[in-house]
Amino acid sequence: MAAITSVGSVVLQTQEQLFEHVLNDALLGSSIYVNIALAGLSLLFFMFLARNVKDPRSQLIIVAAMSVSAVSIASYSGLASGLTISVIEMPEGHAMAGEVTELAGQDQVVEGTVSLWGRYLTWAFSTPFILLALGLIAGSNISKIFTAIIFDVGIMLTGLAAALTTSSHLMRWFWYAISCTFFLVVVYILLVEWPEDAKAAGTADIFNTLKLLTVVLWFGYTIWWALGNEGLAVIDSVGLTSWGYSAFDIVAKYGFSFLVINYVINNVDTISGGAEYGATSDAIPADD
Ligand code: RET
Repeated sequence: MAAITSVGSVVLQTQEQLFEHVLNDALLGSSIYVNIALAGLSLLFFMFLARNVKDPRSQLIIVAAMSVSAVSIASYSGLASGLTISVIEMPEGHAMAGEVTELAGQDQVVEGTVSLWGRYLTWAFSTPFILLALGLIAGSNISKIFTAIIFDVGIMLTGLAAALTTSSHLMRWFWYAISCTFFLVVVYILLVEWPEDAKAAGTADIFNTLKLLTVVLWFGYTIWWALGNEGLAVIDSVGLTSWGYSAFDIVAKYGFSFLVINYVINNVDTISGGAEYGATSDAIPADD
């Protein structure tokens, strides 16, 4: 019994220490708190912007775009609370192997480096909404939307695996390679499949802008992981690595969603599937 109690208290204490660490490290803390505030403000702004939209298909795209900010609040709250952060010891061969971390505002040095793994976990919930909005704007069929989303979730979960693997340096990069392979499938749909669909749907202009923004930024995340403290550690500061993702997030989430919502509210006729959209049948029930 005593052993269980003591294990429990160690886990709790660590989470509290990480919460304090984020609170007392200005660079790391700001990279997290700023995004909670921005996500909240974006949501309120988007709600206001879209208040008069009645068309169900337009509403669906708007809700998808707003969901990105909603997930973001949860994601950054996980990081801020210390719930989805860990100090992990990198395997031999990794640039941060043997690293120690001084916990900010506490007289304590711990073995390992800080991993904000909650980001990768919650991207699995936020990025599908980005792809859903893009696919709907392009007028894609459900098979391509489904494929893009499944591979996207795969990118994030294998990215999470890459970040949390401590057994072997090579295995970290193996996960990274799997994640990149999944990413290529999504890039193919974005660059080859959906532009064709968007042309037919009459949404090529906005789709191409959103596509470019998405592909460039998503490559940015991928390269940043490789350069940051969890990859090659060219950027070895946890705070700076985190700010990189936070800056990408500001454009890829709130900027992207604004462009989507602003387009939809001004082009409901192009987007609309008509009043019957989503109805399973317009037939009159048989009289039997
Ligand atoms: C990781 C590392 C493993 C390899 C690849 C990655 C790609 C991540 C991407 C993230 C996009 C995030 C967005 C978040 C906004 O909510 C996981 C960094 C390919 C593309 C758009």
